[in-house]
Amino acid sequence: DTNRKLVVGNWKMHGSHVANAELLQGVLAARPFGCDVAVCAPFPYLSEVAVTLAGSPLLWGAQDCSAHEQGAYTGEVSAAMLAEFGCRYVIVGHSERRAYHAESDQLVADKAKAALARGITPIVCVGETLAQREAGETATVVKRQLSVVIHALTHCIGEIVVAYEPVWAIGTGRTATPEQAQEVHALLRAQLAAATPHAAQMKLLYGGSVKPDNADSLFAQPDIDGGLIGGAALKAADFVAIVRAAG
Ligand code: G2H
Repeated sequence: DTNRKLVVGNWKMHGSHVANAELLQGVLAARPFGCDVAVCAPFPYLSEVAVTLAGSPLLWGAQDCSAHEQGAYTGEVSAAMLAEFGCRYVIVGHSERRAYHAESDQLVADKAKAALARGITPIVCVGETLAQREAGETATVVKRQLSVVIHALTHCIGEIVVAYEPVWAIGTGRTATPEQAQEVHALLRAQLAAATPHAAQMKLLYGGSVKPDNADSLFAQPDIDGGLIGGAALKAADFVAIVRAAG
């Protein structure tokens, strides 16, 4: 179903054995889901998340992967390792990684390519800072970020998920208005349409302070196909409410 929305929880560096188990049970209790749902957990918890979710409709992913196949890259995790555990999604190019780990557009594109090569769907994040928005550079910035990925992936670009996350809306409680988000999503959709015949079916997620009380209006926009949820994904009741808003 190409109209089915996708809601992904990005746990960031939160969680513990006890907290994760409780959160997953809370989300699983809300089955059946009317949309596709996934959670992206920190690396050490992935195998237990995989075991807990085996056979359930709740999918899981990681928050990053290496651009390299294998080798002397201390601390890195390859897409092949993730795939071995049944990983379905991997977030690449989150603004926190671009900012704190100096990830370039090219590195993000290479990571997306490495994930796809192992059958994992990359969730490629793009988004402008507040200074860039105020300087009127939003379209230029997000199109540049996406164009490097389009160039790197060529014919497989239709297989990625794109997440638009305005940096100024991340974890700040300041959400983009549905109209602001839709405007950027429409630009990204048009850019994808020039590169692939599958653009209309691709999932374009909005991320940045999505909460139960703003999810409805965001998801009602024609080019918003779901959400990437941070803070509100850590409480089962909030995450489930957002999942419900998506279908
Ligand atoms: C944006 C989002 C999830 P939050 O980073 O990726 O986090 O919902 O806390 O703004």
